[in-house]
Amino acid sequence: MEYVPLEITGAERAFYGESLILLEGAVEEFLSCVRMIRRYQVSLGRRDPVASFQARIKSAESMKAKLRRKGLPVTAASALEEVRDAAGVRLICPFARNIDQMTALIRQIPGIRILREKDYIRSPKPNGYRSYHIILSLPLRFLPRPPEEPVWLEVQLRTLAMDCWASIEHQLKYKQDIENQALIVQELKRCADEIASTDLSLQTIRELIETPARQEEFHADLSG
Ligand code: 0O2
Repeated sequence: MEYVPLEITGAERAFYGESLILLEGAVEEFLSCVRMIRRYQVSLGRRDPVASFQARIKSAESMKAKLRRKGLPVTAASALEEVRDAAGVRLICPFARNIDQMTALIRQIPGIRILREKDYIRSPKPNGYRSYHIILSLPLRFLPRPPEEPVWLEVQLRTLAMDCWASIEHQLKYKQDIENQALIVQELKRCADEIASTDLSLQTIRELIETPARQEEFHADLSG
């Protein structure tokens, strides 16, 4: 798994101050667990449940805007304690079932504390957004942070197809001057639903390849 250094500029250093190292620590601890989870699965002869990942510290600009939107004090303390997605990791999985598999393995990480889980896959957002979100904290082994003051991290788990949709929708969101917004929103929702159905078909194909017995069931289903 490739190491991706976190992108941090002077603006993030100025805004997060001494908390920055805690956010970096939270990301690194989690990524190190994910690395071992993936290697262990592969060592058992299973497929790697993760295709790729991204990690980021939320930009100072984006965090300040979010704090203002929520009517919270625009401070690092408020970002860490109230917003809880200053540190973020996105895991992109080949198939939807890898998301359930990874979620179950993440819940078993020693010392993990899970604050909240949001299943936007089984309950997509009205615009079609699908992803599984977990807000969690891990013990920071080499940093001075008491356990009663957890450093929260937001983990997003998506399939490759869900990630493709979310990236394009995210770009379009910032284009406010588009004519015919309603049509665009409707078309994006249609694409999200088609992508979800394609995800399901791809997973079925994977299962047909892995388990020949499933092929008989599949033919039986098709012939009614
Ligand atoms: P960025 O730039 O990605 O960091 P909450 O008050 O916690 O309930 P919040 O924080 O909006 O509300 O939580 P939620 O719904 O779990 O969403 C958090 C993140 O999920 C967002 O972060 C996005 O990354 C992603 N997300 C949620 N909804 C959508 C969506 O409709 N489209 C896309 N493309 N991404 C979405 P930020 O802070 O908005 O932005």
